[in-house]
Amino acid sequence: MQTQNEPIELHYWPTPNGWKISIMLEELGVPYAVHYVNIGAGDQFKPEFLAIAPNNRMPAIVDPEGPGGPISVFESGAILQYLGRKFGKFYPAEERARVAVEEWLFWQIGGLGPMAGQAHHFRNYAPEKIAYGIDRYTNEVNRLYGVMNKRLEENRYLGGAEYSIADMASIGWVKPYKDQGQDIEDFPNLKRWFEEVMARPAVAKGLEVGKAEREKLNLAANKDAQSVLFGQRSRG
Ligand SMILES: N[C@@H](CCC(=O)N[C@@H](CS)C(=O)NCC(=O)O)C(=O)O
Repeated sequence: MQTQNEPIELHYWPTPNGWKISIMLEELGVPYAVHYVNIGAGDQFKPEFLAIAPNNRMPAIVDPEGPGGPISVFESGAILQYLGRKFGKFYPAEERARVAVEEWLFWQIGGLGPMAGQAHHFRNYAPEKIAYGIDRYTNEVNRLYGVMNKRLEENRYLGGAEYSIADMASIGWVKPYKDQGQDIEDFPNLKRWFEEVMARPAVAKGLEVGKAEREKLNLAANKDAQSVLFGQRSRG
């Protein structure tokens, strides 16, 4: 595997999107340095962060040993692909296997993540309980869990036979299944996958990164943090 001498800079907050990258870096076993982007305090709007992540969303990385010099990457899917290509792990080189991993990676990025995020919002954070929003996103997450459950009936992992960046992308979004109004017992293949992936030491370590900061922020009870995060409009 390609060596990494200088640590990869990880701009991170412990959430399902951030965990994807802490898990991948733990799986790879390469050196990395965590820079907390406290999204409840507005760190994502600092000019130095926006310079590498113009969408004011973490995660982002800076690899000091990028191709031809340092490189920054934002968007969790692009980061997983970059790291997978660079280190030749968890992202198969063979085209058919790669396409399958990409299908499930983009399925997570475009489907499971946004829909589960909305389910969290309407179920747990919205100041009013809006039944239509709660039902719409809870049902959609339920449908998506059914899709995963079916995929995992004949495949050990989302991308196929091998554990990959597709599994790393989804695991953090299935972890809070209760907050999405789901019962994992309804999805036996998904449950089998969930338990297997959660038992990986690197996944456990990745999920621990910044746990204390997350607890300190306590978004569910923190109105100031909620007002930073919810209702954002263009800043021009
Ligand atoms: N599509 C992005 C989504 C990242 C994302 O939504 N990050 C959230 C935390 S999970 C964030 O940084 N939020 C800051 C904000 O809303 O201002 C990715 O996959 O990297």
